Amino acid sequence: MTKKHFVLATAGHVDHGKSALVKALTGTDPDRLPEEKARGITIDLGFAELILDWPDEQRFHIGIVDVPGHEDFVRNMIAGVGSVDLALLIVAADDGWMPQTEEHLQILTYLGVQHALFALTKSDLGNIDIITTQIRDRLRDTAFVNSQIIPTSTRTGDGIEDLKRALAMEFATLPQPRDVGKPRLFVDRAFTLRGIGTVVTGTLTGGKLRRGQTVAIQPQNFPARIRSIQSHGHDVEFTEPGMRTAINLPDAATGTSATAIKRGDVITIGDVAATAALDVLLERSPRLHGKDPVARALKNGISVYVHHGTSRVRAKIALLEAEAIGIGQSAIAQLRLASPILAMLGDRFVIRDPSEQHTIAGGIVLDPNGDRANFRSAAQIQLLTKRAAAPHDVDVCLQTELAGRGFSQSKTLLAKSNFSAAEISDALGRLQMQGEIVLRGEIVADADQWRDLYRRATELIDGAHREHPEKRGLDLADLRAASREQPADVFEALISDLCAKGFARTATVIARELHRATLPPQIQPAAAKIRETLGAKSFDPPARKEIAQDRHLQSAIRFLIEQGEIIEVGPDLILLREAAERMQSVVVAFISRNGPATVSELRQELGTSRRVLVPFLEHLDRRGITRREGDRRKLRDQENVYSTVNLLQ
Ligand SMILES: Nc1nc2c(ncn2[C@@H]2O[C@H](COP(=O)(O)OP(=O)(O)OP(=O)(O)O)[C@@H](O)[C@H]2O)c(=O)[nH]1
Ligand SMILES: [Mg+2]
Repeated sequence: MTKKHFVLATAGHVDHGKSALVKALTGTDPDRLPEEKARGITIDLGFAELILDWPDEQRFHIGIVDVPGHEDFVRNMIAGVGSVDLALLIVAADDGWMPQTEEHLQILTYLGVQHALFALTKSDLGNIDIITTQIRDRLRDTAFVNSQIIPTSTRTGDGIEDLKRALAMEFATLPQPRDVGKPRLFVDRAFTLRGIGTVVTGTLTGGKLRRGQTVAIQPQNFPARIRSIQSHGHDVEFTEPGMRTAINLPDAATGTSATAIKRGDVITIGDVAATAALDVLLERSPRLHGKDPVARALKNGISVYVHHGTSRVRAKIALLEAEAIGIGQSAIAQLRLASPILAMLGDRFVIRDPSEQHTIAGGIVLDPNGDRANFRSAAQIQLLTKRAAAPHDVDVCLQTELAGRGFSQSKTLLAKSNFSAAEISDALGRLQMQGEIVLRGEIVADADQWRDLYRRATELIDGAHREHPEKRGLDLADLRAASREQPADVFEALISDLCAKGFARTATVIARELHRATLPPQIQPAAAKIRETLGAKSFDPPARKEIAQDRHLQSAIRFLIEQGEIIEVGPDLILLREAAERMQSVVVAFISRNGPATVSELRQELGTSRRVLVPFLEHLDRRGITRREGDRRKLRDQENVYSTVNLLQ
C-alpha cells in the first residue's frame, strides 16, 4: 500500500456548511473554539484528517484545513489556503454563489491553487440543478472549469460517499507535492503545552523536516531544535510536503517577546534571510466588477496588506511604470513591507485593502531580495521584465540573476527560490552549453561579464609588460586592486582561468608565460655599470645606496635581482650571485676544516669587511647553512648543507 500525503482546504461563503461537511467526512468537528460553538460560525482555522483508499493500493492521508467563510475572517481563510494541493469549494443549494464564494475563488486563483472540487451542500434543501448551472457559469474562464460538482447533505448523508470517491479520484491523479529540499513550515498555530513546551503547527511545503534537526524560525532568524514531530496526533521521525505537521520546539518561546514564535512565522533550514522589499508581478482578477469599490484602480503608492504563507504584513506598493493597475491587468511592482518576511522566487501572495474589506490583487514574487534603491535601475528592470514573462522557467531565473549580479557562488545561487538544487545545476549545465554563463569551480559568472573581467585583466598584464619590460609581470596586488569590486573567490577563479590560458603566476606576480623580462635599451648601460661596480671588489662591494644613485640604476638593480644575477643579502647589501656562491663555499670550507669560526677569522679568510660579512653570515643563517653560537658560526649538519645550498637560487 503506497501512502501519499496531501493537504486540502475548504472554501466558500459563511454558513454554507463547510465545517458540517468536514465533520461528516472525518468525524472531527473542526470548530474547536468555545466562541465558534457559541456563535455557530467558524472564526479561525480548524483541522481534521481524512484517510481515503484507492483501488490500486494507494492510501491518501489528507490533512484538511477548514476555513471560516465570514467576511470578517478572510485573513484567517487566506492563512489556511496558502499551500494546499486541492480546494474543496462549497456552495449551499439554498443560497447559491455568494460574495465570499467569489472572493475565496479569487484568493485561490491568486495563490495558484490548480485543483478544486465543488460540494453543493444542503442538497436536502433543493435547487440542485439551478445552482449547478450557476456554478458552471461562474467557473467559465477559471482553472476549475472542469471541476466536479457533487451534491451533498450532512442532514440526510446523501452524497458524502460520492464526495469521498470523487476526492480519492482527484488525489489519484494529483502530482505529489514538490520536494525541492527547501522545507518551509508556515506556522498557523503556536502554543505552549505543560511539560512539553512550545508547539507549532502548519502545512509543510518544499522539503522534509526531521526529528532532532536544527531549524531557523524566520523572520526572527532564531535557531531552534526539533525535539519531536507529530502529524495528526501520531509521532513521526520526519514529515514531508503535503503533511499537516506539529513540531515541538523547546528552545522557542510563545507570547509577545520579539523572538516569540507566532502565526505567520516560517520554520525553515539553511542560510536564508527575510527581506522587507519584494519585487513582484501584481495581478488583478478580471472578475472584479466595475461598480465594486474594490475594482477601483490600484494606484501607485497605496498602503495594503500583503498575505504570504500564513503571514499578513502592511506594505506600500511602488509600481515600476504604471500609475495604476486596472481590472484584469498586471504590472511589475515592489512591495515595501512594514516588517520583513521570508519569501522565495515563485511564491504567490494576496493583496487586501487597508480596511481589510476587500481582496484587491495577488501576484508572484520575482525577486525576493528587493532593494528600494535598485528597483528602477536598468539592470533590475531587465531582470524583472524577463522573469515576469516566465517566472517558473529556471533558465530565465538563473540567467537574469547572473546578468544582474555578474558572479555568484553556485551553491548560493537562487537559494531563495522554489527550484531544487538538481534543477538549478541542470540549468547551469544548459546555460553553459549555450555560452550564456561560465562555470569555474564554485563560481558561476555571466559570460559577458566574465569575458569583460578577463579582458581587463589581460589588458592590465600586457600593459605592465609593455611599460615595465624589465619586470617579471604585474603585481597580483595591483590586479586585485583593479578588480576590487569582486569577492576573493571570483578573483581566484579569474587567476586560475588566466593560468589555464597562457599566463603564469608566482606568489606575487602574474605574467604571460612567454614574457621574459628584458632591460630597455636606455637602462642597459646602468646594468653594465652595476655589474662592473659589484664585480670590481666582488667580496667587498660598495653599499647598495651608493650604487643606486638614480632611477635607471635602481630599475637595473631590481631587474638584476629578479633575474637572479644579483642577490639581496641585507637591506643595504647586494652581491653578484656568483660572488655570493664563492663566499659561501669559502665559509663552508673554512669551518669544515677548522671548526666554528668567529667573524674576524672569516673576514680575514675572505678578505672582506665587517659591513659585508655580518649581513652575509646572517643571510647564511637564515638559509640554514650556518648557525650562530655565541660569537662563532658553525655549520648546520651536513645533510642540511647539501639540501639548502640550492635555496640561494
Ligand atoms: N439542511 C442542511 N443544513 C446544513 C447542512 N450542512 C450544514 N447545515 C447547517 O448549516 C449551518 C452552517 O453550517 P456550518 O458547517 O457551520 O457552515 P460553515 O460553512 O462552516 O460556516 P462558517 O464556517 O461560519 O463559514 C449549520 O446550522 C448546519 O447545521 C446540510 O447538508 N443540510
Ligand atoms: Mg465553518
